[in-house]
Amino acid sequence: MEPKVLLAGLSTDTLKGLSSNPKYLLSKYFYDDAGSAIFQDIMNMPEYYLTDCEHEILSTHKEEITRVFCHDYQRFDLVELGSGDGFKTKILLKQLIGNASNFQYTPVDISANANSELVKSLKTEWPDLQVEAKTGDYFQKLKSLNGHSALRKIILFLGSNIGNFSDSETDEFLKSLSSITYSGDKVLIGFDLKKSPQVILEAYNDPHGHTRRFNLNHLERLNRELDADFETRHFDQHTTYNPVSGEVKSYLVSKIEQTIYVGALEQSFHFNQWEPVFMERSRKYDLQTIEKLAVSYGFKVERSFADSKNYFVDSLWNKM
Ligand code: AVI
Repeated sequence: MEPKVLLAGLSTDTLKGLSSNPKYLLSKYFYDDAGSAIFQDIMNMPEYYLTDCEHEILSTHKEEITRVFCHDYQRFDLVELGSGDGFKTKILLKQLIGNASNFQYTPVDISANANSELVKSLKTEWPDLQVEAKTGDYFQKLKSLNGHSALRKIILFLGSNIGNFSDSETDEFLKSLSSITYSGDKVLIGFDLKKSPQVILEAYNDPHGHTRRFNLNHLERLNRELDADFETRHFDQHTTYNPVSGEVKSYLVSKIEQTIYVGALEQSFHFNQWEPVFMERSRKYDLQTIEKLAVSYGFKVERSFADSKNYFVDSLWNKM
């Protein structure tokens, strides 16, 4: 996607979100270059268990997972949505290459920078690997993958990115996934599981201040790209976890009554003192819900690969 298109999306979505009651901003805009770097700091925190758990799953089960991918020895198309730096995916790529599997890899990411870095490092490590990166939002790119190739598709959606979707986004995403896959295609989705609320809150409730920086960077991004005049010291970050819905919710709360001007929108937005802006949801699942989701969209859970603590699963779905 061209940067101009992304910028148009950012301004339309910001206008919509800040005009709503309650106010919200979309979490997909966390990931500009600065935000992606802060997310790396989050992933490196010992309390942010998600990355380590998924790394353990892929390292432990790489033989079995890749055997399922190439069960009929035919060439296949490995598509990854939200590939980022490819750190975890490289475990599977290494195994596939070691098995002399016949595949092409299509990483899709919203960050052009992350994509070009990933392609560079893959080309250095495996010069013969066929890679064609695509930059853009999963939803648009997913639709464009229909008819992308006649090969059998294996789609990776790791890291619990699905947890950041609202119910309607999950529905739209899984409908698209269902519409571009055919019988025998596979999907490997990372789901963070419900667990001790204490463990979850420690991962998101900011022992090192990175989650606060991550949220405030969204406002700084609006200052940089939409000529807004947010002063981040006037906002506090607040996180909640609801063990019934499984949702972690993150907010920025205005500490004072204030009016923010967004130059690119030629519009002001009023904030009452203690008014929240909803920034992000990170949903946690249970295995029954995952099973139901798969079936509702025409898939069957073939295997669930969990880590040793049962904190996280990579769920392998087969298209019926
Ligand atoms: C990218 N995503 C799966 C992260 C999560 O855990 O929901 C984003 C994140 N937000 C705060 N910490 C991490």
